[in-house]
Amino acid sequence: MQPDPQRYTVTAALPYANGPVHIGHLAGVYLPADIYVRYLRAAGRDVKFICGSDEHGVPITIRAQKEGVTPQQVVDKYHAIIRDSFQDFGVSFDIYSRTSSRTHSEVASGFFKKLYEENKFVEQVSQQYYDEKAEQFLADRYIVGTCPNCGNENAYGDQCERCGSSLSPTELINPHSMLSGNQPVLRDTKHWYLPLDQYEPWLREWIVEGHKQDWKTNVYGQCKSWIDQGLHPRAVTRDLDWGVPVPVPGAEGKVLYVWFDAPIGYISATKDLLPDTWETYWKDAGTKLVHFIGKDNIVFHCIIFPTMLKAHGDYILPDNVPANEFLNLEGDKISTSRNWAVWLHEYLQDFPGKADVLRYVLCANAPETKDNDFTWKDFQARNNNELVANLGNFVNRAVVLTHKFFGGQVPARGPLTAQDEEVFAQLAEFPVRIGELIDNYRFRDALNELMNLTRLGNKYLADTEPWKLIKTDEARTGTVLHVALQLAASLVTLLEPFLPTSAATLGEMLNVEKGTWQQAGRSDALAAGHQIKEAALLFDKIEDATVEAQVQKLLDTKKANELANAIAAPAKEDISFEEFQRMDLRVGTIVAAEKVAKTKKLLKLTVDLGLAEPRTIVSGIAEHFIPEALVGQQVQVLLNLAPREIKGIQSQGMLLMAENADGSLALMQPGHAVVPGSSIA
Ligand code: B3M
Ligand code: ZN
Repeated sequence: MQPDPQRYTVTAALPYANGPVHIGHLAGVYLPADIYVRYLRAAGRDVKFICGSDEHGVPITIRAQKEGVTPQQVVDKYHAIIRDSFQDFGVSFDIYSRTSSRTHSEVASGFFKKLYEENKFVEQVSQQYYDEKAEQFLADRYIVGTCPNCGNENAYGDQCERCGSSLSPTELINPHSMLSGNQPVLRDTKHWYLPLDQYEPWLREWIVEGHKQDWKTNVYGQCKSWIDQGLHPRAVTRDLDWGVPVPVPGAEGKVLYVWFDAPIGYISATKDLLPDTWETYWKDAGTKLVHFIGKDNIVFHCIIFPTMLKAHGDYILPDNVPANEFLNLEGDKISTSRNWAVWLHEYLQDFPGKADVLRYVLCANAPETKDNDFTWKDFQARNNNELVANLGNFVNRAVVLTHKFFGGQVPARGPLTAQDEEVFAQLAEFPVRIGELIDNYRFRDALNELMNLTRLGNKYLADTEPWKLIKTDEARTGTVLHVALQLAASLVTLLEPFLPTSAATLGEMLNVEKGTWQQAGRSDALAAGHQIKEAALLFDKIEDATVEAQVQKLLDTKKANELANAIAAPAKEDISFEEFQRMDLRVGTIVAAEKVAKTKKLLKLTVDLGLAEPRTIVSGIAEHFIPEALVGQQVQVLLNLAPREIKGIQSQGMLLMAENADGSLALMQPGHAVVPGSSIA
C-alpha cells in the first residue's frame, strides 16, 4: 500500500480550440475526471482540477484558413463555446485556462530554455517542403497529393484518410501546397529534438517495470509496445507562425511543437490559478499527479511529456494516466469532419436541465476497457428505466409518503427488524465500496454500485409496503420511512460526483447539506422530527418523439455526407452525332397526372407537346411526386421512344429525370417557360 498522497493535481486533456466538444470527449476524458475530482473533494482531499484550451498547432491554423479568419479568431470563438458548455455540463475545473495566455507563453518558453541551456536537446538539419510562393515551410497537413497506396488524390502529408495509411510528405505523388497550390520544394531547416532514445532505459524501468500493475492494460500495453519498438529523437520545434516562439538565437520563424507546449499548459494553468503556491502541486513529492486523456494521447502523456519533465528535473511525474477507449455513435466512429457527433453545446440546448441524464448515460456506458457505442435508444431506455423508474422512484416514494403520513417530518425510529438492520449494514458499506472503485478509475462499476443502493431502497419499500402498512401500524410505517430516508440522505453525497445537479436538488428536498464521503453511510443522517421539503421531480420520462428527432438529425447528417462525397458514375461509351440526332427530345407541359391503380410506383401523365393530341406517358415516379403538384410543370420528354404497354396503358414516350446520389429524383426543366413541343438539341 502506498501512503496517502498529501494532495492531488488532476488534469484533463486540453481540447483543441478548433471545434466544439462532443460526447466522445466527455465519455473518454472530462466526465471520469470530474467524477474523480468531486469524489476526492467529498473525501476531504486537497485537489486541484486543471484544464484549458489547446490553442496552438496546425489544427487551428487549418481551421482558420478554411473559415477565412485569423487563428486568434478561431481560438477565441471555440474557447468560449467549450468553456461554457463544460460549465453547463457541470465539469468542476478549478481553472479552465488557455495556451494563448501570457503566463503560458512564459512558462513554456522558460521550460524550453532550461532544456536548451542544459544541452538536453539535439539540433538537427533536415529537408522539408517549402512553399516558395507563400514563403514558408509547410506542415505535413498543408501538403496534399496522391496516396502511393490507394491513389486517393487528396491524401495529406501525414495521412491518407481514404485508406488510413500514415504517410510522410515525401511519399506523396505530385505533392502540392494547400496555401498556394504550387508544387513545394525541399529545403534545409534546423530543428531541436528531444532525444527519447537516451531516456529509453529510464522509461523502461519507470513504466514497464514500475507501472505494470497500476496502469490500465490499454495504457500500459501501448507504452510497452512503443518502448519495445525503439524510441527515436523527436522534433519539438516547427516552422510555423502560430505558437510559442522558440526562445533561442537562430530560431526566427519557428515555434514550439504543439505537443511540446500543450502539456506544459497544465503547469501554466496551475500557475494562473495559484500564483504563489502552484509549485507545491507540481514539484512536491507528496503530490499525486493524474492525467485523464483519450487513447490517442497516450504516447504524449506517458512517454514524451514525462521525458520532458524528467529532463527538466524539477517536476514530479504522473502517478497514473487513466486513458479511456473511444465512444462510437450509432455504430459509427465519431468524426468532427463528417459532423458525426452529438455536440455538447447542442445537447444542452436540445435538453435543457438534463446535463445529469447525459452524465449518467455516458458513465454507465463508458468506454473504459473497450470501445463502446452511444445510441439514442439506449439513452432513452437508461433515462426511463434506470433514472426515472429506479433512482427517481425510490426518492420520490420516500419523500411523498413522508409528507402524506407524517406531515413532512422524519418519523421516529422504533425497534429495528432484522431487515432494517441488514439495510443499515449494507448502507454503511456503500461509500467504501464506491470509493474504492473510483480510486481505481472504475467509474462504470462505481455508478452501478450506486444504483445498487437505490435498488436496495426500492426493494425495501416493496417488501415493507408502507402505503399499506399505514392502515394497520403507524409506528412501524414511521420506522420504515425513517430507514428509507436515511438511504435517501446518503445519496445526497454519494450521487454528487456522478449527478451533481440531481444531488443538489435532492439535498434541498431533504433539507440537508451534503456531508463528507466518509459520513455518507450513516444510519442517523436525518434526526426524527427533521422537516423535509416538498418532493421535486429529479427525472422525467423521455418520449419516443424526442429521441426520434435526434436520430433524424443524424440521418440528415449522414445523407448530407453521402451527397458531399458522391462520386459520379463513369462516362458511358461514345456515340456518334448521328446516333444522338435520332433521339427526338422535347419540352412538354404536364396537363394531368394520376396514380395508376393497384401499383405503387406508376403515374399516368398527360403531356402537352404541342402536337395535335397530348401524349400519355406512364412513368415510375409515383413514390417521388404528388400527382397534383406535377400538373403545370414543364418537363423533358423523349418523344420517339417506341410505345409500350404498361399495366394496360399505352405509354407514348419517356420523361427524363435527374437521379440524385441519394436516389431522390428531380424533374429536368427548362430555365424558363418555353412553348410546349420546343425541341432540345
Ligand atoms: N489537444 C489533443 C486532443 O484534443 C490535444 C490534447 C492536449 S493535452 C496536453 O485530442
Ligand atoms: Zn490511401
